Amino acid sequence: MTELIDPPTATETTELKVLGACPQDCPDTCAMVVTVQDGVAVDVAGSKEMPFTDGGLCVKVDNYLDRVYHPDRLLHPMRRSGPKGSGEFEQITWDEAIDEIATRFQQTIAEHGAEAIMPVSYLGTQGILNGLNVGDPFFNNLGATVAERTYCDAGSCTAYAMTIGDTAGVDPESMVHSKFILIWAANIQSTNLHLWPYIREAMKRGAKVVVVDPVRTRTAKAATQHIPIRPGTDGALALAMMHVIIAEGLTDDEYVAAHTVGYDELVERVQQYTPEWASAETGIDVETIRTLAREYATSQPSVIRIGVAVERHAGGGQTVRTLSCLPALVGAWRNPGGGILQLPLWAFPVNWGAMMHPELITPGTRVVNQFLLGQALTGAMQLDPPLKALMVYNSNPVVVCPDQDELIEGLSREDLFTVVSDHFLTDTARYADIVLPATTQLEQEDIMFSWGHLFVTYNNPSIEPRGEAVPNTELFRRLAAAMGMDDPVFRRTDTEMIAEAFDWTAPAMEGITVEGLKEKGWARLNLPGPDEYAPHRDGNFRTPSGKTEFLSSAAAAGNFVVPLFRQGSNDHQPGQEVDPLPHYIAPRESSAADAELAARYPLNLISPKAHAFINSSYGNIERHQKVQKPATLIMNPADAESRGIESGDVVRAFNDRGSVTLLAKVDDATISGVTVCHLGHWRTDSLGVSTLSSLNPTRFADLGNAPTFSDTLIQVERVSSPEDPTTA
Ligand SMILES: Nc1nc2c(c(=O)[nH]1)N[C@H]1C(S)=C(S)[C@@H](COP(=O)(O)OP(=O)(O)OC[C@H]3O[C@@H](n4cnc5c(=O)[nH]c(N)nc54)[C@H](O)[C@@H]3O)O[C@H]1N2
Ligand SMILES: Nc1nc2c(c(=O)[nH]1)N[C@H]1C(S)=C(S)[C@@H](COP(=O)(O)OP(=O)(O)OC[C@H]3O[C@@H](n4cnc5c(=O)[nH]c(N)nc54)[C@H](O)[C@@H]3O)O[C@H]1N2
Ligand SMILES: [Mo]
Repeated sequence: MTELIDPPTATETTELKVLGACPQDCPDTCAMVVTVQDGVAVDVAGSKEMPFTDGGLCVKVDNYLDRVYHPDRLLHPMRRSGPKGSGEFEQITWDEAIDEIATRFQQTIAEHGAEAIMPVSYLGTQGILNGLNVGDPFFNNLGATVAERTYCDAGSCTAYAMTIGDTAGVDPESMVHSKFILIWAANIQSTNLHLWPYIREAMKRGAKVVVVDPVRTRTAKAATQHIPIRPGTDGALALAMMHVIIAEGLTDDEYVAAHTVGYDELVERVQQYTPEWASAETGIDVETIRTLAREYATSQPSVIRIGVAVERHAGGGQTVRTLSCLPALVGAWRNPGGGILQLPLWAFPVNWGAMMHPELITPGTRVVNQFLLGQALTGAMQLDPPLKALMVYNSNPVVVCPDQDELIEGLSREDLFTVVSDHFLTDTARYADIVLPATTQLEQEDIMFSWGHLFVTYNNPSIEPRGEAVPNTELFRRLAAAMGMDDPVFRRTDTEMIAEAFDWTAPAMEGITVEGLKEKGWARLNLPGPDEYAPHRDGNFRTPSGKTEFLSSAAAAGNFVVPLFRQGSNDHQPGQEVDPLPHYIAPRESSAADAELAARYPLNLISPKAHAFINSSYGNIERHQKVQKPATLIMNPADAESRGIESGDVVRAFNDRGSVTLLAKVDDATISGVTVCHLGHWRTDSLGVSTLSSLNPTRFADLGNAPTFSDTLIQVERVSSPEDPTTA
């Protein structure tokens, strides 16, 4: 393996500091300062000026140069020269690559129709230009199958929108004023590191911090109290909190009367959700539930920070609905630092329409959810026409998509033409026919919103593209030109796209200009400061009624996916009626719902985020692998002992969908009945062939077509121990 490029020494060089922005799919969206010497980046650091970044980067991006200059970086287009999956490729020119893609797409359209082509993308970069939507205008115009992308927070967004509308909610910086911080299914110290100083400051000022999580995470350890809970039963706890708050008269009656809809119906509904009932569901004792409800209601301002795992089970949507109702019930919205923090991205007037161009979709074009890609490719899902061509960018579906085995089977199809653009030859790229090299954030220009704070950040490019890598924007310009799309939309320069990226005339953008951003790197949205910002002090929820809708009016029209995840506008899904009042839906893979399944597969598997990776990104980089350690299954001692498993043993985790070989770690950080395997390891770096996603189901949660990663049952058996190599 070649070494990283040696940085030149300071004496012989010119040094430049370039203001950038972290591209990763993370709430923190840090402002970065890149030091460049003679055209080579030698340091990436967090901006000291940008308040949220506050001079520090995380363990992932502090080492971004390992990524940029990694010897395995894809630097040239390549064509497959061996069997699919083998990783054998030969270098070709960009002209050859673009020509071959355009020809194959045209042939596919002629033989099967454009719907036989499907794009697959997600958030490898979160830049407004190069991120999620960069290929949308091209594929929409082509008439390709529309990809529904509900990996993350889609169910949460539907539920939140149904309840309080698309509001920013609590400003994370306001959390220094919170008196009670309820962190629900989020591992802040790994996944939202830069929020922690605000929480620490609140604690210093006397706030209580409670973490609801099946695992005693580093965040749970740092909190005042950890409440372990059975995965997927969060709705029961939240509904029981409502029950106690109402029964004990802890509601803010004035606020409820003025700013909510459906209180009487809610009161009747939550009668049944007693703490005793919730205790049996969640595994939390009755007194803990009562105390949580009382303290949450009476320590104002109180805030709930929901993590993405809240949505990841059969009843995830209703759980988020319930949690979004709670702040109004107790009047938490009255003060800065009170309410709920979901995705403050709603505050950013991003001009999504100009990025996606959904009007280019021919009405009636079929939609396929990306979770179902495996089924769509193998034919298990009947599609007419079948999928014949795929283009993947900003995503590594083999690692992040459920039911990995079926996806691999589909990607292995000889008659499928697959194109992948990435920085590395990922587990997905190994199945490509054509691989294209993409630039990293240092090599491209972009502008960023955030889903974890209220600052716009700007990424000035700091170095020339390595090899022949191109930004995603340029890739789609080249493809569109080759396919004869000459409308100006397909020829927009990056500068022109930046001019369209925001509604610059929106009040939130007042005083913010592209020039200013380029020079300073970041700007806070034009909103009241964190010491004053109480967006729903006087109601003004972004629902049809302008109130918190305990009784949801949007529910009447049925389940829907918000336009961010499915281009178009809140398409309601026919036949999927939604009960307009919050209610409990038990996990699908549980003894209550499926005793036969639970008898064969008695352990729950959850797959939270890895500390040192971002999803599967960095899973191939040595320094990050060292911090993260090999793919490990964490088991409670009770579950391990009964299976004769000790720490360091090689184990097989399996269910009807797949089988994964992992290292065992016996640790009472997780509750009995719950196993934990962090997301992000690559198949090429596994003890066996597959990764944990082969165990995950493709079924959706109740709202917004969210995944059900936390609603997964498995069995585990010991394969060998390190001292027992004969059976390895
Ligand atoms: N280091 C790092 N940071 C990241 C990422 C990464 O991969 N690595 N990914 C980024 C992305 S894309 C996202 S969406 C965010 C997500 O950030 P988080 O919302 O923090 O997401 P997770 O780590 O998936 O889950 C958080 C916690 O939920 C717990 N959990 C799992 N199932 C349940 C359940 O049913 N109920 C309850 N109460 N808890 C449960 C897990 O044990 C875990 O501690 O992080 C972002 N930041
Ligand atoms: N079991 C389980 N599954 C999960 C989750 C979980 O917690 N558990 N989390 C889910 C969540 S929350 C999310 S957000 C998704 C994440 O799913 P993805 O967004 O697919 O995340 P990554 O695996 O990091 O893949 C991103 C890929 O994009 C590439 N990339 C980065 N920048 C660029 C660029 O500028 N151009 C191009 N062309 N490529 C680029 C990276 O190298 C990487 O290979 O996974 C979901 N899947
Ligand atoms: Mo995510």
